[in-house]
Amino acid sequence: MTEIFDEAILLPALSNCLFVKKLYVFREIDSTNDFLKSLCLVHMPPEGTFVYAEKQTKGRGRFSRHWDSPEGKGLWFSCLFMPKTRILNDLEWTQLGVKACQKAIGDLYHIRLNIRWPNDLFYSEKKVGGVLTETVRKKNAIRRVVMGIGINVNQEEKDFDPSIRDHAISLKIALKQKIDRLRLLVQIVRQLEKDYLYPCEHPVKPF
Ligand code: BT5
Repeated sequence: MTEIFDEAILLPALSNCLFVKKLYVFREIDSTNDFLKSLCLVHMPPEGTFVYAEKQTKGRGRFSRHWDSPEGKGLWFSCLFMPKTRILNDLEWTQLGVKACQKAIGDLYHIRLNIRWPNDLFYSEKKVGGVLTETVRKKNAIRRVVMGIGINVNQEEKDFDPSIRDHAISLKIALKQKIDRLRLLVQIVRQLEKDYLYPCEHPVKPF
């Protein structure tokens, strides 16, 4: 049976992650990036606002490409950065995200995913995940960076849209075992937190 996370599950799991200040959880949404971006235009969500969805109906990649996000099979979430002192360009933000995912997955499962510049995670020539970083600019406001992360976790081959079946892969297929999505989510968020808050220990280097 597919497990579905709600706030009651996610909030305690992420309670030790200092960076997480606010959490929105959806069973289904168009796109977590779009939701967070519109939130930024209307309200003042704090840095560390996270938006998590079990399914996206209009998940997006770069250049508005479709991102396949079936229910309960992956990790589809976005988080908000409001950098006051950390000056990174758009590509460096993307690197921060993609490297945090690579390290978190490597630490938990001892596999080395390849980063395909600038935003893709690959395993054996197939795509496991991707990062979509977007900037929200509001007049006279601090720059806000919305980082969307999509990781294929427990899909079987049949769960992928036929159009991407030949070049997409999940961690479950790669590792031949069902993956604990909650543990993985916490590991990725912790890694992001470290890499963002303590850049001296985790500098963003060119690929
Ligand atoms: C990406 O774009 O790889 C960035 C994906 C970011 C998705 C996250 S999920 C949470 C947040 N909310 C959003 O709406 N988006 C973010 P790009 O490099 O442009 O890759 C897109 C291409 O990857 C598509 O054109 C397909 O060929 C392929 N693709 C789509 N879905 C896939 C999937 N689930 N796994 C592997 N490949 C996929």
